[in-house]
Amino acid sequence: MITASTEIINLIENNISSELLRIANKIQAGERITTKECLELYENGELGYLGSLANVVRERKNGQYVYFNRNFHIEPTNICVFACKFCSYSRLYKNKEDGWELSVDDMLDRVKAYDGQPVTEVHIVGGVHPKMDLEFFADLLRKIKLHRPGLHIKGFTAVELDYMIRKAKMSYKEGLSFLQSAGLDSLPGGGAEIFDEAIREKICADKCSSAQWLEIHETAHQLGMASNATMLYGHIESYAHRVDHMNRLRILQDKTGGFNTFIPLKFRNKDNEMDHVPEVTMIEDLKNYAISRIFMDNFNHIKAYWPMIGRNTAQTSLSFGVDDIDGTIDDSTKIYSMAGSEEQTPSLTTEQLALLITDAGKIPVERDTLYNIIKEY
Ligand code: V47
Ligand code: SF4
Repeated sequence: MITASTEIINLIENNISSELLRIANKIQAGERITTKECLELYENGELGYLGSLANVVRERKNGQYVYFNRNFHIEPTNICVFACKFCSYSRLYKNKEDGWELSVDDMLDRVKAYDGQPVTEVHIVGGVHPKMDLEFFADLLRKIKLHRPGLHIKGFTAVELDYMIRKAKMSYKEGLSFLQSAGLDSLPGGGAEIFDEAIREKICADKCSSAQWLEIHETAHQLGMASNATMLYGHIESYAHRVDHMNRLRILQDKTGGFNTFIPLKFRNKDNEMDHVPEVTMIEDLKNYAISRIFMDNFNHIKAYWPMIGRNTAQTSLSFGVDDIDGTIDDSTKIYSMAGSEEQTPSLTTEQLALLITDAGKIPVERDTLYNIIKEY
């Protein structure tokens, strides 16, 4: 009998180089691909070939499931001491009048606005404000947990954590334990950008280093907190830099197993110091999702973050290895609309998310932050 996967191999056999065929056979057999092979996929793999192989891997891991959650964001401030060149959001040096700073009570009011609604996660992320310190955020975490103990708090990028923990003169372990006991449940994946030190120097020289980013996530995992990982792609990095970035994450994941999801973030070029760098095409986005699904074999989930990439590309990505599209959002984040995303007021109901997924021939599953299933649609 001819299985679907033999058909795939037969189809691609006729059209591709012996090297790409060899890599396809490896992926088909469930073997890990090397960094060199990953680079070959970026340089010579065409979209159909990559999509078929990414699908093999996604089906092995997640069947036809596509996950989403009911979440909202709190962005405490867009004032930031750092000056990342790709950032359209930070307001310390320019357009100060558009800056905002929320108090703990303001943020608690945002949480209270969801009383009686079945949200499961609040994602707290923002600029690095010199006055918002570890104590300020611990107070916020405690008050949220007191008000709504069951709400999962996914908070603070490694960049924010590095700054507030160093300022408190604590080790990463001490600072993270302190926040964990105040109510922090897990870490989002932001601030990773591109780990290559030379590129990092060019696009975000002054914030935490790649080694520090990785150390903070490793420490969180050791303390029993899960986290996500991102990669900002499609700017001045090369394919080799993307492979290096994913490889550093794959190595850490082998060690700790603490990452939930890998989230490629497409560089958007509106209103930032890199606005002369053109954005990559949708074909490049889909290739990148597919290759990350194939290479990151120890990550259970690959997320297309729809407020950044737009709902149409997010839907298409479900045929290119993606099995998660984040959540309802409820128009509570500004980072991506300010950077030029087509989603200017990002908000989708669970019904809209489910429809988007069923239209792509997949099964919608509402999850909590840790991928426990809440409802299969
Ligand atoms: O680290 C900033 C990115 C990130 C731009 O963990 C930009 O579930 C593109 O990490 N173009 C923060 N990207 C957001 C983040 C995130 C988002 C959604 C879900 C999760 C999760 C994490 O936003 C930053 C940076 O890489 N970013 N500016 C821009 N112009
Ligand atoms: Fe600050 Fe984050 Fe913007 Fe960098 S990306 S300037 S750390 S808000």
